[in-house]
Order: sequence, then C-alpha cells, then structure tokens
Amino acid sequence: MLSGFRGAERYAAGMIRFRIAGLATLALAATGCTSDAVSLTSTTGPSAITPSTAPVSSTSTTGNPGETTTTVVAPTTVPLSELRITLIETDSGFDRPVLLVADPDGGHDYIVEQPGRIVRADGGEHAVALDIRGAVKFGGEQGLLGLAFHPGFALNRLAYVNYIDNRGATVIEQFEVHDGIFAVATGSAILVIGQPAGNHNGGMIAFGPRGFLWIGMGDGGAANDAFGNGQNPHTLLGSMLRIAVPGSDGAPYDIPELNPYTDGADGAPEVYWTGLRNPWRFAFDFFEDGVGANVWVADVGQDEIEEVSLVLSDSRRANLGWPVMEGSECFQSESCDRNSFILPVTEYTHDDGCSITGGYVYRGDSIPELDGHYFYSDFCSGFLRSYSLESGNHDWTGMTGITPQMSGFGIGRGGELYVVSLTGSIYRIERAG
Ligand SMILES: [Ca+2]
Repeated sequence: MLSGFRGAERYAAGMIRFRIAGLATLALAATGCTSDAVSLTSTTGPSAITPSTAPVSSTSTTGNPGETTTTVVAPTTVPLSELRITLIETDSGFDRPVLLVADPDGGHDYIVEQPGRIVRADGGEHAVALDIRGAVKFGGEQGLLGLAFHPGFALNRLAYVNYIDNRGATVIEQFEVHDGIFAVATGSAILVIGQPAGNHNGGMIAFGPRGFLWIGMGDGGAANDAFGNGQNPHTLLGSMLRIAVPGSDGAPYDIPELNPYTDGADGAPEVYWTGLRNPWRFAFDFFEDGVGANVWVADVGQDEIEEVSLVLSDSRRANLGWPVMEGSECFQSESCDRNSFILPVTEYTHDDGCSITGGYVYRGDSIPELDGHYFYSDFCSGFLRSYSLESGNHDWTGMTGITPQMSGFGIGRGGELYVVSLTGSIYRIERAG
C-alpha cells in the first residue's frame, strides 16, 4: 500500500535545512558513530561524588539583602563500579506481556500482551484498554507486538499498534484513545505488509525525531534471509520504515520528503534503512535540540551473534549489514566489505544467549550513575546488561538475578526503566540498598 506523496508539500519548507543536517551526519554514521556523533553525559567517573559525601548544596543571595535560597545541586552518586541495582517486581498477572509504554499525557502505563490485548496498569489496578484478540494471529513470534502513542497525543488522541493478523501479515493500525481506552470503532489499518513466514516479524514501532513513525521490519523469516529481503530496498521487509502519520487528505500516511527512495525508483518510498534481520526492539535517545536522536537497534542474530547498532536518526540509507554480515562477521561469504555497513557497537555470541531483547537508554532521575546507559537483555539467558559509549558493557546480572523469558522493556510514566517478562511480571530497575 503506497500513499502517493501527498505529504511532500508539508515538509518542503524544512527540506534544505534537513538535507544539510543529513549530509553532515552521514559521514559520522559511516565511521560507526564516533563520540562526536552523540551527546551523552554522565555524572559518573573519577570526579563523581563518593558515597560518604552528603548531597551538595549551594547558597546564593537574591536581590533582597539578607534573603538566601538553598538549592540541592545533585543527588549523591557513587562510582559506577560501586553502584548496586536490583529489580523490583511492580506488577504481575499479565498474559504474555512484551512491552510497557506510557502515554504522553503521563497518565497511564500500558502493557502490550502478545495474544492481542493492551492493558492499562495503574498501581496494580488493571483495565483492558484494547482487545483485538479476534484479529490477531498469536503464537511463536506472532501476535500483538508493538504500541506507540503519537507525539501530538494530547490533541489528536492517536495511538498505533503493530500486530500479525489472521492471514499472517503485519498490520499497523491507528486508533483514537479516550479516557485511557482505545476506541475500537476508530481502528484503521494504515499499512499491511505480507509475511512469507511466521518468524522475523520485527514488532517495534516508535515515534522518532520530526514526529515520524518508525517501523522495524524483519527479513520475512525462515533462515539465511531465504527470501532475499535484507539487502533489497524495494521490499518493506528487512528494513527500517519511516512514515508520517496521520496522512494528509485522507491518505493512510505520507512519505517524509527526506526518505531516501521517495520516487520509488531505487527502493520503496517507506524504506529508510536496510540490512536488518529481525529488529525486535529499537529505541530513540533524543538529543536536547529535539530534532535528532541516537537510534539503538537490537537486531536478533541467526546462529552466532546478537548485536546492538547505534545509528544517527538523520542517517539516510544506512545499511546494517544482514545477510552479508551477522554482527561484525561476514555471513554470506568468507569475505565482505565492512566499510559498506553500520557495524554493531556491541555484540555477544550464542555462548551468552539466543535472542537479544533490546531496551532503552536510561534517562531516569533515580539512578544518575546510569544516565546514558543503553539496557538490553536476552530472551534465553535473561541477563541484564547496559552499554555506554563512555564505559562499554556492564553486566548487572550478579545483582539483579536472571529474569526468565525477558521479552521487553519500557519507560514508565515516571521516566524510570522497566523490564518485562513473558511470564507476566513487570520489574523496575532500582538502586539497591
Ligand atoms: Ca547487522
């Protein structure tokens, strides 16, 4: 389903500025994202405050003689090597949950259940916000897989879900949400993508910079990219898609002016990046300027390597390698040109797991030492790891224990990071002790 290009006019005004930004960042992406390409800050490191130090206060005088204000400058932090964290179960009883998403109003956390429901969860009280189990094909890697609220939700009340329908196709459907409940009658399938096999359906949808909806699509399934989608920009499979919703003039969606294949000649207009195998989860870490982000893509590997790639949101035509490469290794042949692809920033082999579960960059308030850390796990081994550009990988499993069937993560309405287990429980990452 193509949209026509009715959104072109809408984005033309910003085109020149965007194009310049795109060219500047492409070079950085091609080098694998140097530290120049990211804007991460951390309160940890050699200058961090030691645990024995009380919170720092500063006193300043105001315009009124004799009147002072006292401001707490920063919470107490410890060096990262001394930080202790734990997982606290905050909720349970869900039916195969795969994701936690907070609405932009900050009013509710929503849990996505794979069989086809979205459950609103407020402090242990659950309410079914959407039940489309009759429309969802559930089992294995199929089901209701993703949820994203529109950045203009406060005004337009729009939310989007990603599921596999009874024919086995990926459906992106738009709903209006009122008072925390999805209005089923407003449901409108805006994009349907046929799937040649039951596995590798991707599943994540999220709104990125400039308000575009990103959709992570797997290679169509089977094994070894049997359908040849990974490096084919003409198919929506094996790709990261980027569209503008809602569409203008009654179109289901529009094509952003700066997508790389807008005329359809060299690729499908919806395709933004290629070379993906099964990006079950990806996450944006927005820059403070609001117009760009680091995109953390966790792509599930085949037999050997699970990988995390870091790509700037403005990088057009980024190619993440599959199936020429699996992680940082050549896959289809003994030699390959690594310079043609975005290589992972971190990866692990199947000695440590079987299927990566990507999470989010921690930007919460309660554990400032973890600011800028990207958290991820593995469905089979249930470890909890974080990766930061400054300090590399950290394995927290010795403190948090192994979480069975780690299916997803979430950032709750308070901005803290949650872990989702397919067994039905939700956990919050907290400071220990
Ligand atoms: Ca790759």
